[in-house]
Amino acid sequence: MSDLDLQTVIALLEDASCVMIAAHDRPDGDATGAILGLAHLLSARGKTVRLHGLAPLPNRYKFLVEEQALNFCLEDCRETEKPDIFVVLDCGASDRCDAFSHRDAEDVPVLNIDHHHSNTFFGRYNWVEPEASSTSEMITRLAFKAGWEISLPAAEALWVGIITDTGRFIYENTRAATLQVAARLIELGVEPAKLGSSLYHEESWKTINLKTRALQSLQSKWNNRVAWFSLSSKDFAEFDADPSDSSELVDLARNISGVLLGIFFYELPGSSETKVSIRTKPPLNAIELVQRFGGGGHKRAAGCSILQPLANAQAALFAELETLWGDKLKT
Ligand SMILES: [Mn+2]
Repeated sequence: MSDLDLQTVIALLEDASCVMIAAHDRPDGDATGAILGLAHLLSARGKTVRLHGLAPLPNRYKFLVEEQALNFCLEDCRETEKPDIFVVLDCGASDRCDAFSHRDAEDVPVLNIDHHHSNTFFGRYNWVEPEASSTSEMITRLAFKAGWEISLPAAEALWVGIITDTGRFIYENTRAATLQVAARLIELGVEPAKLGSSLYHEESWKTINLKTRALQSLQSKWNNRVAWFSLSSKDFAEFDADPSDSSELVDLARNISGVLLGIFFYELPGSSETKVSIRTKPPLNAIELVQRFGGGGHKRAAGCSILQPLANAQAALFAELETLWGDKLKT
């Protein structure tokens, strides 16, 4: 599905002296890992690297840059030098990347590197591999193919991207090739237990409070095949938290026995916009539902945004759900 081969991607990056890198808005583990991984790789090759849209880094991934002397800045630093290429990572459509919409120089070629089935090929160059587990897996393969040195910080960032997007190697996107790449990262010094502990055993009290509040709102219907919960902007304010403190909460709904569709609704603080995060089990394809609201993602994990307060957004989502999968889920 890609319109260029790996050698061309390598050449595009090698030929650039200043590279701007961004990913989808509200970066998850894969977006963060791919951005930081590529930034480390390219700055080690003497490139000026500018990140756009990663600051502030989500709390749960901050450990990746603590105690590190970075050769690139995490803050938005577009103004200083015009990039030769703009790499957009892990982003299925250009409207999911604020940095893309607000780039200053439209003539800078865009290199789109991604693994979403729904990718719209919005770049001048597009390297899209829907069969890859994660964008971080693609960046790791790119580095191996190019023969670039992979420092430990780069390897750790890429590892985090791979394990978060594969649900710690249990989702359907976990292939032999994924584990082969991961094995090579371990050979480079990655310690799975250390990173796993930082990722999964260091939940903040904000996250625990949000989780408790969300579970108090848990409901189900249609023989418990659909389960959902929600957080309002008031909930976030009460715990001085933001939506990045509630990432992956939706898994709790999906993980319930018999549930085929788990939904997490949350209001964006300070707006009347509701985000909807979806997890499915076979045979449901999450993309079919969120596409009706302009969203995207993967078969088992997808999301969309509804420009309505919580209650209205829920009503709108359930109306579409009834039309789309009512027959399948009620019987
Ligand atoms: Mn991804």
